[in-house]
Amino acid sequence: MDLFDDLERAAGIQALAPGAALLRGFARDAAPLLLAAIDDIAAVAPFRHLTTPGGHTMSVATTSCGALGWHSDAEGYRYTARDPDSHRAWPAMPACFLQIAQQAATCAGFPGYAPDACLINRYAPGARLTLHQDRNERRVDAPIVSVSLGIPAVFLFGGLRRNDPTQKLRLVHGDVLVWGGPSRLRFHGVQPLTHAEHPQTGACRINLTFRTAG
Ligand code: MD3
Ligand code: FE
Repeated sequence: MDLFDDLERAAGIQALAPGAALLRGFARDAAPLLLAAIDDIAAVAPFRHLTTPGGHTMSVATTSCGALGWHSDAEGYRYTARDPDSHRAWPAMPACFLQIAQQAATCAGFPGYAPDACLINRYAPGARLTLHQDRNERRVDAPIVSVSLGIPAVFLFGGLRRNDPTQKLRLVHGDVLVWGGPSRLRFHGVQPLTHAEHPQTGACRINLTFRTAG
């Protein structure tokens, strides 16, 4: 086999596509700290089920931290500086969040990563995210870093067109994905979660998604 393949395997880094990397277990050691920080954030900015511009209530519950947070309602999808529910600024991004995101981005070949938004998605069994693109960020040249915590999920990633074929990827507690370069605008989604329990989260999956939004 190729030396590069051997090195990737030894480091736990798997190239999925140009600009896209899977870092298996990269956040496993940091997970308890990340989960404690999520509790603190949710105490100030509680998880909520957003409404899509089309009037659907999302099955995934969401909150945010950082200078900008994610919101959707009848008026559209957008980043806001304040939580529209409380009118307060979003909670600051914890140091442990920024550290894991920057370390993962660097390992995947994107040094100097400076995310200003972290979307926190919470999935109960049955919750899903239909195929979509993330293109509301001002900087689509900066990568997106995603951290999976809790029970497993089947992640779908497609191509640059909605009807391109999709690949399935099972993500478990501690896995980190980095999507940059030509993969940044790929369509992606999450299949409905099947019931499971994780010692650190109970019957749920939490995903952190870091972006450079503003
Ligand atoms: C691939 N979240 O919040 S993260 C989202 O697991 C979102 O909660 C999913 O998609 C979740 O928008 C997936 C992985 C991810 C995030 C952004 C991407 C994959 C991506 C952008 C481009 C390509
Ligand atoms: Fe997305």
